[in-house]
Amino acid sequence: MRILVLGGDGYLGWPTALHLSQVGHEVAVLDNFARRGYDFEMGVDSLVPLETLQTRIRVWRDLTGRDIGCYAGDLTDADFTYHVVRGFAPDTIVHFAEQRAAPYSMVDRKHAVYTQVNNVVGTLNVLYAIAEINPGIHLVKLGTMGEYGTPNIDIEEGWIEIEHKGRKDRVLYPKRPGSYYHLSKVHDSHNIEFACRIWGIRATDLNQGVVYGQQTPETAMDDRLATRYDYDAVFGTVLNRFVIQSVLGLPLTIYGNGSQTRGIIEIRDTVRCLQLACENPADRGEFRVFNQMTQSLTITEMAQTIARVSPDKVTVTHLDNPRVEEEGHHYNVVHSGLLELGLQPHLLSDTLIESLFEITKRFAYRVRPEAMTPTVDWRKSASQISL
Ligand code: NAD
Ligand code: USQ
Repeated sequence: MRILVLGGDGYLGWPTALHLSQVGHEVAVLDNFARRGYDFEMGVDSLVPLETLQTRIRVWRDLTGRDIGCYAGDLTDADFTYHVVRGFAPDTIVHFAEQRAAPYSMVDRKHAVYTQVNNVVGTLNVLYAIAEINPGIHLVKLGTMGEYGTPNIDIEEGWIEIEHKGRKDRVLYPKRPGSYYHLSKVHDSHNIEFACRIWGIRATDLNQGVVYGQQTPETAMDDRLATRYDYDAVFGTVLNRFVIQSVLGLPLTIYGNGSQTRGIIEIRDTVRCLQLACENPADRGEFRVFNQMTQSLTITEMAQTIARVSPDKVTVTHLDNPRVEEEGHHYNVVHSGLLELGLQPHLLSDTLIESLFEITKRFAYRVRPEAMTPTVDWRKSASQISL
């Protein structure tokens, strides 16, 4: 297949592009490098040093003989988006290219507006490009488990059968997200479902849980192929942050009482899920949804796992939760679609965490510990990210 990976310079987009190339697909990546720009804005950097996208692509070609195409530009620029879709003529578009940090979207009005414009407009441009250039293209779009929030009923895969006053229907599962970022994903999902209905295009929405891990077999082939590993309180995700905090001898920062539950997935499973979704496309007109997570844990259980495997003594601190989110809630998620396609999950085991410890120790000297402290407060309409 010819697969265009939008956001191919990012934490997940880059390893996915490598994996799809490794298994024999013709791959091109597109990115506007906004993510590298957020680091400059906040004065932080990936814990693991990153090569430029062009160097990464050259190293991959030198090592494997496989070419990856490269487009530098912004999806909110419709002319650019159309130009790339016409030029590369993909069978499948994998769309990672959004502002993805909930805290970043909650800094202030400017960051909320930026997040929603970037994400919603970029996706709309992709939908129109597909409809006008080739409605047969399969869109594989990254959504998030956080679209659902934490309802007091089981979470289905995107759709739910309801019976109301004696009548039945199959409707999109109700959404109650917890940040302006997560809301942008809900808006995307609605826009994509509508595009499938009116134009008969095909789409898969992957509602992914929190990702952890830093290496895939392909990125591990050479240091220059490494993907990012964020530790700061804005872009660092919880398990990666806990590993880094434990290596630095800092207390693990549990927000609130730690009884909130999240769906999680390891980075090697992410790239495999993307391969499965691409190679088993949705039907024309179908808006297909998979819950892309492999297990659920409370934040306290995540901290306990780290404490159990860490060679050093681990302490925790309970911070006043800077977010508005439920604790001690019901959480039971259906996630059978990707398993039925053949996913064999890596669960959060001691071995996985131990491999993260090694990488973290190697680059611990690069950490700015003050960037670990959360500074974005959901209850305030204007917070600080100048760290
Ligand atoms: P990332 O920020 O590392 O990567 C996103 C990439 O998209 C960046 O390289 C960025 O420069 C690029 N980008 C953003 N806006 C763009 C635009 N308008 N035009 C072109 N490029 C643009 O994020 P990630 O962690 O790799 O996440 C990728 C996707 O997966 C996101 O959509 C995110 O919402 C979703 N997701 C991530 C996680 C996670 O834990 N990391 C979990 C669930 C879902
Ligand atoms: N948390 C802590 N301590 C920390 C960091 C986070 O207790 O130091 C808690 C948060 O309060 C939250 C949970 O951990 O309850 C997850 O937070 P996170 O920052 O790891 O993840 P989140 O903000 O939900 O966002 C991440 C990605 C986002 C993706 C989402 C998947 O950044 O792109 O959409 O995970 S999900 O959570 O399923 O929506």
